[in-house]
Amino acid sequence: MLDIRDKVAVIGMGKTGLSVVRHLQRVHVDCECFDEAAVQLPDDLQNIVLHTGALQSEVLLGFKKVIVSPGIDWRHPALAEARQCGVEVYGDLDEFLAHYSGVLIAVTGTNGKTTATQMIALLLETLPKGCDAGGNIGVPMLDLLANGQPERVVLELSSFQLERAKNLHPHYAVLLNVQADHADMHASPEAYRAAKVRMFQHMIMGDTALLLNTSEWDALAQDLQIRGVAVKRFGIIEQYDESIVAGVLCAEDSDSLFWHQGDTRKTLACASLMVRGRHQQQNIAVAAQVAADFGVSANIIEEALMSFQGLEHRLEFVGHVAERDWFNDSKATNPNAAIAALTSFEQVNWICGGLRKGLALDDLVDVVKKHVCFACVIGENTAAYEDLLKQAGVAFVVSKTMKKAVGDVASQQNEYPVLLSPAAASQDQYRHYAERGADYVQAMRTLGTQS
Ligand code: UMA
Repeated sequence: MLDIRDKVAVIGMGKTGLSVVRHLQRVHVDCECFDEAAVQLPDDLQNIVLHTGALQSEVLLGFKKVIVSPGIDWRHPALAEARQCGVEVYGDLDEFLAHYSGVLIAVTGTNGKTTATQMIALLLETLPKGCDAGGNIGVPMLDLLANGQPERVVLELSSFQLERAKNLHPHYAVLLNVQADHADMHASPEAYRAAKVRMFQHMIMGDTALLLNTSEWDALAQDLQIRGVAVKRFGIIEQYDESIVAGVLCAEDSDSLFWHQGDTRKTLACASLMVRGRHQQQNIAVAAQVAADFGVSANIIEEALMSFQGLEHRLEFVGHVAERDWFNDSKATNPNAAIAALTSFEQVNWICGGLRKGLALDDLVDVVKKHVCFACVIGENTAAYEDLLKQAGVAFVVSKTMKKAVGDVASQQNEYPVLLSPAAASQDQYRHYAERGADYVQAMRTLGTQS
C-alpha cells in the first residue's frame, strides 16, 4: 500500500490547486487535497482525498512535498512549521519549471502585467510554433503542459508566485513597476519588492531583462549586466534617450509610442491607438519590444498595437449612457493603478472604495483634487476613502453598493465621464474584480434602459 510520505499535499482548491492535482495525475504522482473552506472537488477528481478546515502542520509533516496555491499566505504557521521540519514546500511555478523545457518569458509588476503578458502572447503567437500565456493572468501554468511542451510560454507572475519560487530562470524577464500593494500578504513593502526581484535571481549571460528606466532599478540593472544579462530599459519620457528602447514619448502636440527593431526606432502616434492612458500605452510598447526581440516583424507589431482594444476591466470604455462616457477600470485594486487611470482624464466622476488591503491612500490626494469633480464611495468599510475625499476637497456621497453609486453619479449635473477605478480589491463585496466590473456595467446598462 502507498505510504502517505510518497504523496504530495496540494493546498488550496481554487484554479491553481485543481490544475496541480490534474497535472500530478498526468505524471502519475499521488496526492491529497487541502482547503480551509468547505469546498468540494469537481466530478473528475472525486477519487482524491480532500481535507477541509484549518491547516494543521502535524498533518502536513507526513507528506514528502507540499504544493501551495498563491493566495495562501506563505507565512501561514502550518506552512512555516512544515518548512522548518524539512518538508519541501513550494508553489505551482516550481512544479511547472520542473516539467517545462521550452523558452520562458516572465512578466511581473504591480500594475499592467496582464495587459503586457496578453499582448506579448498575441504577438509571439504569430511566430512558428506560437506562444502560450499563463500564470496570474488566469490560466494556471500547469494547464499549459496538458498537451505537451509549448515552444514558448509567457508567464504573468504575481509577488505570491515569485516569493515561493526557487528555480525560476526566465530567458527574458520584464519588470513593469513595483508600487504599493498586498500589504496584507507581505511582511513589509521591502518584502513585496524582494519577492518581485526574485524573478531575476538565476538569470545569466544570454538572457534579457527589460526594466523600467527609473533610478530605483539602476542597481538591479548593474547587477544583471555584471552577470552578463542584456539589460534594456523602457519608460515614459519627454525626450529621446538612446538608453531607453521602448515606451511613450510625451510631446506637447501629441504623444508617441516607440520600440526598437534592432537598431531602428519605430514609432506610432498614440492618437492612432485604441488603448487609453500613457500607462497602458507603455505596457504595450514593452510588449512590442519583447516581440521585436523575438523576431516579430515591425508590420505585424504595428498592426497589432493599433487594433488592440485593451482588456476588460482595464480603463475599458463600456458605453455612452445618460449623456456621458463610462469607463470600467475595476482591475485598479491598488492606489497607484487608480492614479494612472485618473490622470488620463481631465475631469471625471469617480467610483472608488472596497477592500483597502492595508494600503495608504495619501498619494491619491493631489490627483483626486486635480482630476475628480464628484465621487461615490462603495464598499463595506468606507471611512478611509471618505477621509481621502475630504482631504482632497471633492464632493462625494457614500453609496455603499454599485447600483446606488451608478445612480448617484448619473444624477449629477456635469457632463464628465464616469470612471470605476476603485483603488481597492473587491472581495468585501464580490468574488473578484471581474465580478465587480460586470456589476458596474450591468448597473450602467440598466440606467440606459430607464432613461
Ligand atoms: N484558501 C485557503 N486558505 C487561505 C486562502 C485561500 O484554503 O488562507 C483556499 C480558498 O478557500 C480557495 C483557494 O485557496 O479554495 C484559492 O486559492 P488562490 O487564492 O490561490 O486562488 P486560485 O483560484 O488558485 O487563483 C490563483 C491566483 N489568485 C491569487 O493569487 C489570489 C489568480 O490570480 C490566478 O489567476 C490563478 O491562481 C491562476 O494562476 C488572481 C489574483 O487576484 C487574478 N492575483 C493577485 C493580483 O493580481 O493582484 C495576485
